[in-house]
Amino acid sequence: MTQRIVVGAALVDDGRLLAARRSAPPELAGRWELPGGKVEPGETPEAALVRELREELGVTAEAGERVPGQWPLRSPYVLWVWTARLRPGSLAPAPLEDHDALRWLAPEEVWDVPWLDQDVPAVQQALAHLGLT
Ligand code: 9L3
Ligand code: MG
Repeated sequence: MTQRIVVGAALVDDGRLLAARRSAPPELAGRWELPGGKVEPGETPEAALVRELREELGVTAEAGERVPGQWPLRSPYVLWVWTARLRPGSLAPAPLEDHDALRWLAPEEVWDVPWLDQDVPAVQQALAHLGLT
């Protein structure tokens, strides 16, 4: 089957990385992720990232650079990660439907939360790409 892309945002503000705690589905609830979701047919990954951050967190964000690499999720999905920033004047991110907590993590706090297994290498690579390690 063709690979389907899930985009995750390494959203950074003031040297801190945003982590979002999933509230669904039950098998993922309570674990932390880079917020994002599935790229729709005909949509660019960057557009999907901006859309997902608006839908999931109520913010206006801009995609930065792709973090090199891809991380397998449940087939046929793979996780691709972009750096992202909030647009000036954007509201503060808030958990809406898919999450029940958010944290801005300083580099020394990044491993204090139980990330989804698949997000661990993606977060490592994103931090290295951002120069936050
Ligand atoms: N997923 C894993 N890590 C992430 C994201 C955004 C998503 N950082 C996984 C969880 C779901 C699938 O990808 O199984 C689709 O994500 P969503 O559309 O439920 O957010
Ligand atoms: Mg999502």
